[in-house]
Amino acid sequence: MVRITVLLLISLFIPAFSQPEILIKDPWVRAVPPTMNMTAGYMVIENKGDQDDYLIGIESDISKMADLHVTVEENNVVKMKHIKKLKIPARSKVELKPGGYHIMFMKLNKKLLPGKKARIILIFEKSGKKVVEAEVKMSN
Ligand SMILES: [Cu+2]
Repeated sequence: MVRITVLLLISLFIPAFSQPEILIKDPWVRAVPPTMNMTAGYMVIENKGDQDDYLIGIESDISKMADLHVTVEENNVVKMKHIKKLKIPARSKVELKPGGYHIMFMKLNKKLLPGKKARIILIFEKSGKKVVEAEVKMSN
C-alpha cells in the first residue's frame, strides 16, 4: 500500500515539474493602409518551464490565414519562408521581430489602423492554446 501511494505521488508530481510554461510578451501587429491585405505580427515567446515546446499553429480575428514566417537573406535576396513549427526551448525565449521570425496575416478581414486590437490565438504542441490581444501600431 505504501509503495502504491509512493508511485501515485511520483506520477502525480513529476509531470508538474517537467512541463513547458509559455508566456507571451509585447504582442503587436503592424498597421497597414486599408488597401493592403496582409501584415505581420510580432511578440516575445518565453518558456519558463523545463521542457521544450513548439508553436504549431496561429489563428486570429483579423485574417483568414495566419502562418509563421522567417525572413532570410539568400544570395543578397531577402525572402520569407514558411515555418511549420517553431521550437521554444525550455528556460529560454524566442523573439518574433521585424527582419526575423514573424506571423504573417494574410487575407485581412479588418482595417488595421493604429490603436486597434487584434486577437491572436497561438497553438502550442504541449501548452495548447494561448490567446493574446495585440496592439495595432506603426512600429515598435
Ligand atoms: Cu512573412
